[in-house]
Amino acid sequence: MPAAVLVGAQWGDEGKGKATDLLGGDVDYVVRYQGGNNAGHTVVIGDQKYALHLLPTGILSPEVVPVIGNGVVIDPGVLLSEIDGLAERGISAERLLISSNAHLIMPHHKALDKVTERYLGKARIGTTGRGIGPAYGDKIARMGVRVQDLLDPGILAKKIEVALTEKNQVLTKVYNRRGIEPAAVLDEYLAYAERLKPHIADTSLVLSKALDEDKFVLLEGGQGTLLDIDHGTYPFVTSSSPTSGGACAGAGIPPNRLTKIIGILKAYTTRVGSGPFPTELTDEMGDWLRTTGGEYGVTTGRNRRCGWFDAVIARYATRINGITDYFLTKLDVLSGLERIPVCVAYDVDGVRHDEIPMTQTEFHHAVPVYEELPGWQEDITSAKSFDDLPPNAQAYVRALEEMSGAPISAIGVGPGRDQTVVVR
Ligand code: 2SA
Ligand code: GDP
Ligand code: MG
Repeated sequence: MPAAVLVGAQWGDEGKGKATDLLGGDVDYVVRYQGGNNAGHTVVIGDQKYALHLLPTGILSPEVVPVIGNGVVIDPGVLLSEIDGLAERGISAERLLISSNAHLIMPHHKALDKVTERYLGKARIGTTGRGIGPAYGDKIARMGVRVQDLLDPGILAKKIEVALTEKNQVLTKVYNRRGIEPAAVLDEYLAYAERLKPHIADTSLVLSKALDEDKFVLLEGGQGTLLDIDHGTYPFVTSSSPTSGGACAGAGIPPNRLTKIIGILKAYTTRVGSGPFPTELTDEMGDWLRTTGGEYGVTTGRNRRCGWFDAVIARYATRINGITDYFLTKLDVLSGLERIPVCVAYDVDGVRHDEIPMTQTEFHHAVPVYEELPGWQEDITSAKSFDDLPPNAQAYVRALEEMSGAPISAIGVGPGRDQTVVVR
């Protein structure tokens, strides 16, 4: 049976949470494979709204096993409060599995994330301040603390001691901050260990067996393609690989298991944090998109930067991820516009680029080349089929499909679970 990946095609917040939730009915396992509680997925079920940061969206479907894969960085305090928050609303996390190889976000990671951003000043990344970058940094430097270390208090104590010997030097000597007391961290993490123990598993093995037994595994990406550490707008990226290539490494399943790669594509573009964004609208039109689309960060509440659809980016996402199907979200937000500009190429210092320029400097200079498509005035939030959409909305979808280079199989016409038009 197949494993499918669901990736954000732009800078995140495309509506991945809703898309994963929609597929939930057919899926046996939903796996987070990268990122941490920097992600924010909103799922609306009936009159209930759920904001998930670390837990896989599958937690909301009782028949699904939610899995936090080895590629994720986990803040155990945040994970437990998310579990408790859901329990209060009657949703059990008993089935949750956590990879023993996933890395832990430690208090010094959060302290360093905040202080380095402050020191960068104008050059700051605009991180979520959750300790994501420093935690992945330590993972790559081979001095990370992993979930399995929670199972051995002696090893946990030693790892915390070693990490803080170095990090306290950095915090106190370089950044003039207070050091962190290893004994207090050990106590805190041993308490987390007690509660997390029943969930810790060899998730790669669990998923391989599940696939052998014909189960359907959905790999749920956080953030988006342009925030990928390798393929995004570096350095204005997150420190992991949200793209489909990262899904296998972060879940521990081989690439030849993947049969579907679903890209989530918003009908316009948003970005949170710093970095280039060619179609950004800094005028009232941008404010209109933000207000109409409710474009505020789920994790930090920050205003999202908003702009028109960028086909250059969509084509790039199709290529980098090998998208087999797109889910186009938030088409309803564009209702009421006379004309809708779509960026088809960039002008970089007088030269036309149909692909993302090779260097970041050129990308910073990219000026969108727009084509205007006719808008529609009708409210489409109750559309049930493609034929229910006004002709101009249909034409907009077809144009985006053509420009993106992959079929649009579903369209979001509202935040609700049932506000989806299946095209094919
Ligand atoms: P980090 O914290 O190290 O991952 O930040 C690095 C960059 O990655 C961006 N980033 C995001 N962009 C959009 N949405 C994200 N998640 C939240 C949400 C955002 C929020 O889903 O609403 O609530 O602010 C997310 N996570 C990371 C970040 O803005 C930096 O540019
Ligand atoms: P994610 O990070 O990709 O999961 O997306 P977020 O949850 O951060 O942001 C997407 C927002 O759009 C959420 O508030 C969703 O409820 C909402 N949403 C998803 N699909 C649609 C849609 O088709 N139309 C509208 N109006 N809202 C949607
Ligand atoms: Mg989000």
